[in-house]
Amino acid sequence: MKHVACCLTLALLGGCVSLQSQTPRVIHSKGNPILADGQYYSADPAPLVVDDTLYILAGRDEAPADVNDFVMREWQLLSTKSVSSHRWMHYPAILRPEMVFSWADPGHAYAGQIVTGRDGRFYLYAPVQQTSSSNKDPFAIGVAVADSPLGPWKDAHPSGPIVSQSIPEPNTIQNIDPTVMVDNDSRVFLYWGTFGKLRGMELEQDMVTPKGQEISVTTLKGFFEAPWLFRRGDTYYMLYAANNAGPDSNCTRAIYHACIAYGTAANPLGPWTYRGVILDPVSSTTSHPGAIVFQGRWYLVYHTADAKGGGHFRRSVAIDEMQWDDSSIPARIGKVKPTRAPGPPPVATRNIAPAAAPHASNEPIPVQYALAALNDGIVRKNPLPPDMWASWSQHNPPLQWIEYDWPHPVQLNGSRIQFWNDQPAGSKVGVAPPASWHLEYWTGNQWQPVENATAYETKTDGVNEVSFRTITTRCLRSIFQASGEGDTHAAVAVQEWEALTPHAAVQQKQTSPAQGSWILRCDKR
Ligand code: FUB
Repeated sequence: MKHVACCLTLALLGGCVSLQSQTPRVIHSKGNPILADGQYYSADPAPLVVDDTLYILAGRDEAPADVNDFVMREWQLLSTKSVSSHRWMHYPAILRPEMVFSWADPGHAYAGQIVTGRDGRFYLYAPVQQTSSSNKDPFAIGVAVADSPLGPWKDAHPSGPIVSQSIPEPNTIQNIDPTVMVDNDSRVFLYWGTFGKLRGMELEQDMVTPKGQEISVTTLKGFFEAPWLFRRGDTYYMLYAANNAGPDSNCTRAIYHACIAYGTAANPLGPWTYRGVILDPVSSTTSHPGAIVFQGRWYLVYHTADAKGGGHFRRSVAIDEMQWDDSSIPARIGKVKPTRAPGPPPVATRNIAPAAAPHASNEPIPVQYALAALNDGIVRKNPLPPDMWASWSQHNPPLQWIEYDWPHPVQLNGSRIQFWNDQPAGSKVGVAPPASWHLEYWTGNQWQPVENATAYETKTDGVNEVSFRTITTRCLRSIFQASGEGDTHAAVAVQEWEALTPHAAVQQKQTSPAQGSWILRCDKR
């Protein structure tokens, strides 16, 4: 504590700032995510290799489970001398914005990157918020410098940020997500941006002074945020989070989610050519890449919501190998196969929904929602739109349905459904519990209500379970009468829908192709 106080004082005087917590924890990870127990969440990974060590800078997500917002007060570091050893050192709190940048507010320790400068020192490019800013958006990029990736850090540009809405060129974007590359000839390049805006510029060799004009990149398909610039051979690569969404998108079906895509260029300031997708959407809505070669292997680091208690704002860093296709010019990056630490053995369940292909009356569903959410087994206290199927549109019809199709006939005698709402029962607008609902199954030539059904409840704060006389079918429908009247109806939203067999067993999840599009619909022959 004394040490922290001393460093804080020094920071205020323009001095150095060292680690808040000098003692690293040793992590014996079982695989992805690296920090899996939910004690520390870690987001926005940025890798750096120094001699025989791989470092990963990460932000720390501290949002409570029911808060849908980034609560990020500090950066942390992971390091290893061998990725396959799964042994990591964890430095839980290396820096807070206000400890090094006297002009910055506490909080908002968003995606940063540490690079080795020409002088062999380490430069941290950090998006933070300016304390006194007349800019509409206070995000700005500061630069800190240290002799070791572990610090102590001091402001490399004490007069303030090097990028904001007012410097070096006025802009109206949110100035976050910096990525920096020191090229083989020692030239330095900085890119940054989010919400579809990507800008870049060269920096002087002092690592902080702009050199030449800023550029805006508009050729990288679906660019949303999180650029990562690097060079391999004579080619420059830009990885980024993309969110060009739609039922036929090669990136993402739901716009809140992102894939990791990439482009290439022959020069560090472009022009950039889009080359494809290297990572499908992960379990968190945001996705954030970093790529590096370490001990002869290329790695992609990214984050997911896969740790214990994880979520969209409680993310955790993962690492997987990246493969190159050198038969193409420029060399292409293969699709990364995300790996997970082995989970507990599957338990017996009556729910066979995961083996079905989901469908809905409003396909193609609006890009903010996800059909796959219906049977993904995930129910969140504070779901975002892609955590559910919903029927919301400008003119919601009075009747909606969702459907499961199995490849082979299955026996069913129950169902459980979890509705979501942002309007009370009876509402004519927004998303409300349905006025009523019921289940129908395909008999072989028609849809028919299930028989002897128990009450169809419509609560939104828990599970609505229905039992019925056992049926054998390949297709089951939930049919919703939306709340409202006349021509005006609210939408219906479902977070999870289970289809129950009479006896529990360990179930096989249907895997390919995506969402079981190969499974025949019962009434569409
Ligand atoms: O962590 C906050 C923001 O989420 C980052 O700046 C984005 O890249 C996204 O990962």
